[in-house]
Amino acid sequence: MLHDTQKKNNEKAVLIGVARSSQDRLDVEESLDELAELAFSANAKVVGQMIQTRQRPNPALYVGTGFVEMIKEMLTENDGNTIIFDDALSPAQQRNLEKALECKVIDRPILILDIFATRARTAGSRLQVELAQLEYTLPRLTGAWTHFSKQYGGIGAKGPGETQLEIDRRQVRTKITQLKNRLKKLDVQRATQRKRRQNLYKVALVGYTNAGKSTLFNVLTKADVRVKNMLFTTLDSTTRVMSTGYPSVTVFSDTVGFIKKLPHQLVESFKSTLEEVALADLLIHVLDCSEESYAERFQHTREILREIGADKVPYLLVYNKIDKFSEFIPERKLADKSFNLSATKKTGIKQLQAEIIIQSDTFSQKR
Ligand SMILES: Nc1nc2c(ncn2[C@@H]2O[C@H](COP(=O)(O)OP(=O)(O)OP(=O)(O)O)[C@@H](O)[C@H]2O)c(=O)[nH]1
Ligand SMILES: [Mg+2]
Repeated sequence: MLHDTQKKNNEKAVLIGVARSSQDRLDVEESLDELAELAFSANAKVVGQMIQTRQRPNPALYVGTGFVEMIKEMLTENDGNTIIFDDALSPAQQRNLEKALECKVIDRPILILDIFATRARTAGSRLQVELAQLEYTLPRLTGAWTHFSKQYGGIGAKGPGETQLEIDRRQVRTKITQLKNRLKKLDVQRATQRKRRQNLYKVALVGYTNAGKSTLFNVLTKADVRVKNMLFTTLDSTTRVMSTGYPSVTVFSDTVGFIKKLPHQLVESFKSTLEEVALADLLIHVLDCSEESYAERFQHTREILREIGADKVPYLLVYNKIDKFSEFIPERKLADKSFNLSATKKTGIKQLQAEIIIQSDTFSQKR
């Protein structure tokens, strides 16, 4: 297994997006920028990108046959060896495209799963990622796919990739059951830990990946969690108990970031980690306000929070990275309470802390 972030892949990728209409193109362009960041986070080099406008995906190839020829040309011209689709491909589409293009074809979910596999550090997160990868690849266990992923290695061939794809579905299913059982055991441990924290005031930092959650977590708790300008730096949640400065003993948790089109297998298998978020007393929703689509990212994070049953938890909205502007005024109100701050410049932190103290105080009075 490759678990080394430093390891360089020799993948030269062409990114492909499909817009449903010409109005949709801007969104797709933005989504491809994010896909490029994901590819970068997986150490692949992006050598080109193309968008096709078509109402409905082609059932066999996702894009049209003529467009496949254009992709081929782009690959040759730019010496590319990998195609990354921004949307999830069906197993048949992936197979047909690999055959037609004679190169490795992956999609956004595979790329995200791959990044998660590289980042997973603890036993728990490794199990969760492996489970998600197996669930995703199970219907894709085909000769063609194995052939190409073995030949080219790199993205999509990590974690359970190479060896697991060769064994039959039945064995994969057995493995899935085993992983689930092991995760269940970890859940029991987690439940015990949670019980111990029952009377503490629990604050969780949530938000889109790269928003600055870990940076803010470090500022709030004086911890030293890894911060990087890469997507999905944090997978394992870190918690810090603060016994001074807050009316109730307060636990802060830093959590995994979210992204658009997060493979549902990942949300499913990370559910127990994310339960921490659902059981929190207060969420700090961190937004990178220097991202043009921050409002959309906010909505998207709220949707995932709903999916994991954390939408009823009260939250404070943080507009982070305001140091990138001389002045920041949100276009429209996204939450009742919001705070403009810079986690790196440590401005606006006191106001946020004061509000957490007020909330923590209310919590302790209710007890
Ligand atoms: N300019 C600026 N950059 C910031 C600020 N806060 C965080 N960053 C940068 O944003 C990048 C991501 O920060 P992280 O704290 O790792 O973000 P995260 O939300 O924990 O990301 P994941 O763990 O990947 O989900 C890093 O390069 C930080 O230095 C800020 O207030 N201003
Ligand atoms: Mg982080």
